[in-house]
Amino acid sequence: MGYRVAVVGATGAVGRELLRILAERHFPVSEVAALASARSVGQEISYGDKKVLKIQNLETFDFEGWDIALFSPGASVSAIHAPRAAAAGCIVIDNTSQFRMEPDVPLVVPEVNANALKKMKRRIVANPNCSTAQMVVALKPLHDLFTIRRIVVSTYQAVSGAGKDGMDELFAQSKGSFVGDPPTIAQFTKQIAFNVIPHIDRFLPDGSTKEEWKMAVETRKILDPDIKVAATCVRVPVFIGHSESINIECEEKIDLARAREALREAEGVILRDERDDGGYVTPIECVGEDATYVSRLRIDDTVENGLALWCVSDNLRKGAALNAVQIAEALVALDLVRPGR
Ligand code: 11C
Repeated sequence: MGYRVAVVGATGAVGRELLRILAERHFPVSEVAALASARSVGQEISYGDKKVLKIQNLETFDFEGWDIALFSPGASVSAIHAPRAAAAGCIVIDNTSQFRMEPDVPLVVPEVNANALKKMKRRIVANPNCSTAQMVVALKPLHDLFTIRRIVVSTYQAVSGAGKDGMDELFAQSKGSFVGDPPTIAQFTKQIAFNVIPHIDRFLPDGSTKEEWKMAVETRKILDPDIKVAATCVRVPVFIGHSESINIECEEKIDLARAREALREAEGVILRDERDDGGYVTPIECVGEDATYVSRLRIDDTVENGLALWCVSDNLRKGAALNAVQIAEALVALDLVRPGR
């Protein structure tokens, strides 16, 4: 017995990854629908290696009788169509920022807070921002041991966080620089090739950006409402894989050996920390992988009970599509979704 699963925003970078991961993890489907805007209708898209799906029109799609909808369009599209799908009886797992901070919508990273799914009230579950997801996976085992009170994080975020158009822009600017074409700037505020840009999402009145705000409020909702977070989010000329330099201040005294042991055993984490040339993970090595990699673990003795680390993950997978499919798997495991209800 399988589930009828709709993938919304199927032509985007995350939508394609959703289809790939559903097939790869053998999620028990009886039928899959790939949905997008009217202009993509009729296009063909792969579901695994053997099946090709025809894109259907989200605007006119009837969600009645569908069990799960994995949404990854823009937030404004989710705002309209996610409640419509939920009203038709379908459970929505939404990748956008639209519902994340609504109190009656669980915001879930299964390795950290799968039980929050039991509080689902509106048939909508939110998937966090990619930079939050990998950070809470890496920090959960450390929080369990030492009780984190403050996080200072700087991100190095890949252009795929801005979608396929962001990737195309990095490619075009890089290629253009070798053939003498002037850079076309559209997706980012400045040239991204051979540059870094300390700005992701829009500016807020206090001078921070919405991406930085998301890292703070989402971490508190998922991990612990008492944790303070100071984030600086930076776009870098990497296609896939977000990196983060993280410093934490904890309540308990840090025992580095216990920290290493906990990270080694933690679900979803791979510790690679050889303290030697190349003995750490860089974004290019995490592409297509499911884990959140932790490296450069060391005591930060500039504060009491401080620890510093480096963490890297595939932003399209753990940061988006994989986490969404893991939420669907957790819903099944907790018996919160049944085929055909
Ligand atoms: C980026 N983190 O790298 C963003 C993409 O709130 O889901 C995901 C935005 C979000 O640009």
